[in-house]
Amino acid sequence: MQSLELFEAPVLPSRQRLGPAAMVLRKFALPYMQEAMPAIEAIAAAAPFRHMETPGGFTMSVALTNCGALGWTTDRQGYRYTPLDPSSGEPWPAMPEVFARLASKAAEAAGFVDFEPDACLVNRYAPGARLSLHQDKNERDYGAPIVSVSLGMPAVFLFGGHARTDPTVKVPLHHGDVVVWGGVDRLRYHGVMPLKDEPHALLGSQRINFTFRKAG
Ligand code: MD6
Ligand code: FE
Repeated sequence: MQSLELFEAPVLPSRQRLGPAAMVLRKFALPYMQEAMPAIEAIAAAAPFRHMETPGGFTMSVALTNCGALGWTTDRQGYRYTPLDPSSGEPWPAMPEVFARLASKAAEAAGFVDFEPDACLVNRYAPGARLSLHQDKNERDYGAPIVSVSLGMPAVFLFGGHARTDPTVKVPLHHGDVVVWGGVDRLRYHGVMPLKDEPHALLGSQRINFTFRKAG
């Protein structure tokens, strides 16, 4: 008998380890998308994407908004989490139940149980937008992981070490991929290379990324 394996499609690894406590879960978010897409539109309607200013006086190429009890913001005074949208003075939109479920399931799949995020930063990239190397360190408790969902156009994620000058690995992220990291990897430098214009069937010429955190 010939091996049936000859006729099977190659199995792509569905998870890729980036560190002892960091991994990519390929296409993990896809089953949630039908519910999540309208939720993203509702968030953007209530708290529109905006280009914020960094403490150093630069305007971010990435546009952002938030949902959840706390939202990440930046201005000339610094980076911080706030319960109110500084543009409207209103609370950030509530975190949709489907988001919380996706974040918790992804964290669990990566080995972090009972992840209950209170903040979801939503980033929107147009072609050319980039995110320079940074650490996520405005959260109060580094014990909780970060869960990051990528949608739309592909991006090259840079994953470095604990010093800005440490070498980075390039990780291509596609629609539906989820990155989870915590533990000893929680404070590693990371960023996103300038986005190429490779329009996505569902989202066109944009990439949406949401990152869930336990901020408060
Ligand atoms: C992005 N992500 O992928 C930017 N931070 O658009 C982040 O800065 C990030 O993906 C912490 C953990 C995961 C991330
Ligand atoms: Fe980050």
